[in-house]
Amino acid sequence: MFTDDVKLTNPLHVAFVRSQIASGEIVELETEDALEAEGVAAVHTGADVADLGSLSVNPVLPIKHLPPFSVLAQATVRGLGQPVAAVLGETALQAADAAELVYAEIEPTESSPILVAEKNWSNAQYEEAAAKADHVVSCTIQHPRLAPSPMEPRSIAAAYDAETDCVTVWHSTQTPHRTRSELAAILGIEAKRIRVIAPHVGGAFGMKASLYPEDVFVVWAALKHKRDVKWTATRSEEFLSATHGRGIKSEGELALSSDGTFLGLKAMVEGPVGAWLPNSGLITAWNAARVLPSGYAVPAQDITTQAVMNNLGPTGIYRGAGRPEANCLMERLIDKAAAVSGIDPVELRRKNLIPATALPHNTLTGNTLDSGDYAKALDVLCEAVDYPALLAEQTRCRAEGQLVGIGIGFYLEPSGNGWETARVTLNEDGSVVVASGSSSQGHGRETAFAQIAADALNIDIDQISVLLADTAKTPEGIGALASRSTAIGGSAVLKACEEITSRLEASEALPITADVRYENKGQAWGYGAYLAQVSICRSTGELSVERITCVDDTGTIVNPKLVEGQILGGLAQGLGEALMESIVYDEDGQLLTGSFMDYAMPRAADIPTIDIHKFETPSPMNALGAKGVGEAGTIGAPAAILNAAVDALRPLGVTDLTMPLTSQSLWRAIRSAEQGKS
Ligand code: SMO
Repeated sequence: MFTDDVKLTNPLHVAFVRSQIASGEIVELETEDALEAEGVAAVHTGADVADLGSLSVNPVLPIKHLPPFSVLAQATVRGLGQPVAAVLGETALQAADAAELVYAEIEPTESSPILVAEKNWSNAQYEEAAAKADHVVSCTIQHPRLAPSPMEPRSIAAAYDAETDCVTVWHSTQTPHRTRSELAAILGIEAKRIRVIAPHVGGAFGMKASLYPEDVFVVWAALKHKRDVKWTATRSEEFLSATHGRGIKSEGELALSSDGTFLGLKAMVEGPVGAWLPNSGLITAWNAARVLPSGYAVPAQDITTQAVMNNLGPTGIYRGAGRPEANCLMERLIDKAAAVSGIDPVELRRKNLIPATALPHNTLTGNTLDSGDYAKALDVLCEAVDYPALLAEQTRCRAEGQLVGIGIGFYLEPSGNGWETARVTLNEDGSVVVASGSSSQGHGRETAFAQIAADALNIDIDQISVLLADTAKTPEGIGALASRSTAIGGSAVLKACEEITSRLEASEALPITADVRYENKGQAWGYGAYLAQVSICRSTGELSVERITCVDDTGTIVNPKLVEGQILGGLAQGLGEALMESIVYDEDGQLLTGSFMDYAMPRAADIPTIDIHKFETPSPMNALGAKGVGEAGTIGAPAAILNAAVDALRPLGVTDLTMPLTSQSLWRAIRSAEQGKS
């Protein structure tokens, strides 16, 4: 049951009137015709919601200028698609029809980018390192903007209870407890008047980790009109106004000596943010910088990141959330370094990866890389693909004039930090209920938690039921994001079960409930190495990914099938970024990719042969020893595919390519390389 399936009592449906101008002043907003239309109960504008509060933003970067959070635009419009009015209708169609009758005159204004947040990490030795280096390579990567595209678009349904003056809110979210606390803060009401339930969530990918202005409006309207209210975004509204991922531009310079030793890294990251910031709106720009220099030892570093506000669609975390960007920059720089130094790309990586004996390792950017054997990931990978044979085959194909490439992407995946809760109850009949503040976005959380409890209590899994994502039935929690659910939520479940066991041993009478709030010791850093084999058609530019081989150290594995599912799903989304996905605006800021007719998503036939290899180094940072894996594929795959594509065109003299690697862009790269030669 998705949120849109929830049956409300005689609900009002919301249709938003959205700005068709990216930056402007509202000079006239005419709502009378809409108000008189059939089935319309109310039309609201910015003035009605002017007194509401703001969404909180996680200040992982020092904030210089926080864009205002408006449920409906006030006098100023700051982003294309920003809601300027909302129509409440007896049916969704009546609301949509009436929304067309709202006349909004918005005077376009000039706007320039605004620096929202900035941070630099530097040990002030980079210039010196570069001066004495034998090679300095540089690279600029502009990541495409991506539409996260969950199966169910954003959807929210609020049931108003007249007796208690409370609301029950079904919300397609990965953070139901956060929905409740943020709603309470923004609406200025007590949290106990709000119950939030996340039914089946058809994918979230970070896009549903925050409340949206539209969500707040729906709940505000339910309380205001004392009626049930519902809204489900159309797919076009998602392209326009749900948060986009990536869009990061990263520039880097890597200095190395002739024997391949890395000496210094300089990086400049710029992350776009929209007219308002979701809770995790600064995470992407932060991660894209602080995950540098990945798992490599680099003595001198100078790393800067900036979040810059523009008037395009809002951006937020999207599966990987800065991790793909950091790793992609590093892996491209290393391949360029391999090309200029003549050192094999695997060898160059192995030489510079932080050795297992040096872990845990504190980075300049404030991370503690906890555990594992990074070079082992490369060893397992080379063994799995028979790397020497692969190189020999490539040489043979190249001699025949084929454009074939091999690309490697080593990656790090930090999983979340902090606390999560579990409440485990052992009933008299021996059945067990596991409730947690962690939740599911459709990724099998219930199964993993039941397995953890079955193992810890040594009982049959059929005796266990798992309760998630209902603020009335589960302890306060964070939710499912940042690859944290198994590592932290799972550890909370384990700890609660251990408490049950010890209280049983102390012969406590049944039933027993253990409430645990578990806090990890720090982030668990998953890692791995991916290898992509591609071929490119010289006459059409069409790229075929022949095979991707994955090696992941995910820490303790609870369920191998779920882990493989995460790797496959992430890989499909990573391949989407590498090959086809891109949100496109024209020069006036109008969205050209407003539907799946214009925005390409990978389908089953686009997915190559995938070999998955994994090993387990338990993380010392949490009770389970688990690491994140939910984002692995989105991090490893783009770097490996991009490196493979450049490698395929290397004989033509191509040294850089931009994602997505569409046949058109590759055809142009091949043509200009060939023309340059002739
Ligand atoms: S991008 Mo994730 O749901 O933190």
